[in-house]
Amino acid sequence: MRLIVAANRAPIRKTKKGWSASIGGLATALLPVLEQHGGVWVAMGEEPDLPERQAFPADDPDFHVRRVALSDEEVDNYYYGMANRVLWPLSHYMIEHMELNPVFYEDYKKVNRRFADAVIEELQPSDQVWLQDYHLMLAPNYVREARTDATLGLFWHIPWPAMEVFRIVPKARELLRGMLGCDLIGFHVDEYVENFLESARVLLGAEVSGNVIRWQGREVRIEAHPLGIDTARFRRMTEEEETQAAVKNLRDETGTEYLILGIDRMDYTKGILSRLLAFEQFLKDNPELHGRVSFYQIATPSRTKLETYKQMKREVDEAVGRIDGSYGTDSWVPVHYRYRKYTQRELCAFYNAADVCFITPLRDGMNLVAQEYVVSNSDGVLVLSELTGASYALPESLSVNPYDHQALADSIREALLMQPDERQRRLAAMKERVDELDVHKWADRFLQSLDSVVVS
Ligand code: GDG
Repeated sequence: MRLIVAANRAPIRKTKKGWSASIGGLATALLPVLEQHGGVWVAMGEEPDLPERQAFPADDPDFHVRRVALSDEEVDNYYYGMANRVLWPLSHYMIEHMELNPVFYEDYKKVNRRFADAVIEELQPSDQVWLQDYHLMLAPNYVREARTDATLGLFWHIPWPAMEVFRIVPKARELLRGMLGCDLIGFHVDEYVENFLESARVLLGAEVSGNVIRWQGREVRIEAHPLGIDTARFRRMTEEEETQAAVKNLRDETGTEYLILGIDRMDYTKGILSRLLAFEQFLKDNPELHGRVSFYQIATPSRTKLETYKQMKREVDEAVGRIDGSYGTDSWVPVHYRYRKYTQRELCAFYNAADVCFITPLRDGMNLVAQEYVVSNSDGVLVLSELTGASYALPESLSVNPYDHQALADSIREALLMQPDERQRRLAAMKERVDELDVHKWADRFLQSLDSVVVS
């Protein structure tokens, strides 16, 4: 069996030393499968001078990267428009951030068609096709129309909202029909599976029995396959001498008894601003802890072209300035805030050093940062928003409603004061769960299930 992956982004990037694999979880999980079985990764071609089809590694190729060349305008409409300004806020229940423009959908359709054409061209009998995420909702059915016997799976990385929310998007039914070209659709957790089944039943009148949708004479299975991280890699990086030296530097730099950590892409779904306001409330409520606690927030630049993201950054900048201005002293910086990208090894140092990881998205499909903290830390507390997929996967976390300002502030105190035996018990249980979710096992589980579709 060969694998054809179709995803928005390519798994390899150009570095000073030549081409190498990207670090992201998806590339980490799927490149070994591609290397083992051979295949093709179809992705958007953002730069016009990159080759359309590239062997990797060049001298003795295991697989190929196939690029779908897009114009700047297409990237604007398909990616920054339909994907990031319509489907992203919709799926995270943040419809106030939705910007509807018919041009977005027109180009989304065109680009999905081009992805599908590339897949069709590459497709050989007995290949498995695995599409990724909300960028490619229409492509599955375009492939199905051309190749009725193809084996098609799709994994959806963000939440699938309640049917009543999903139906708000114009063309909701067309989008659903596009996805139903698949044999298997995977989500992180059962809640999203249930929401999807209901969307198909109510909006398309599809027959649903158990987790199977009968559609146009075929069966489409809808399953929960929670995604994990590359646990061995994070464990290894955390133990390295260089990382441990960075941990020490970090503790020296902050100089406080307790260190609280937040790491997110700068995105309005991540709840960074409400988290800062909660920390401010915590400082107000707990004067005896002033000078003893610092909060390190790393916000990685993301989708910086979009106005909502610029606005959000201004609000976060302002909140940090206000808190440090009001509470900071000559020897204490309450909030350390970095708006930049770090290496994974540097992130491991943060994870290892932090007493509390404070992860409070307003909505998140899974949240991998939570898992990375669990693997890389040895006696800390994970405070986790209950509106994340990770909250289902890690029930031993300290669960909190991110919209409850006072509860968020109180959870910081509870985390800091948690007894060592309880901390250990919770963290040990979560480590076991994260090992089970491991990204390699995730890929195996999904592909095995896709394989069994063909057999049954
Ligand atoms: C989407 C869904 C779902 C962050 N800053 C840096 C950096 N990161 C890495 C983290 C982590 C990843 O980015 C972020 O993953 P999350 O899962 O937390 O969030 P999204 O980016 O929104 O991902 C999410 C995920 O897809 C997978 O299905 O869990 O719900 O929204 O791995 O470590 N990595 C590096 N430098 C940084 O500064 N190298």
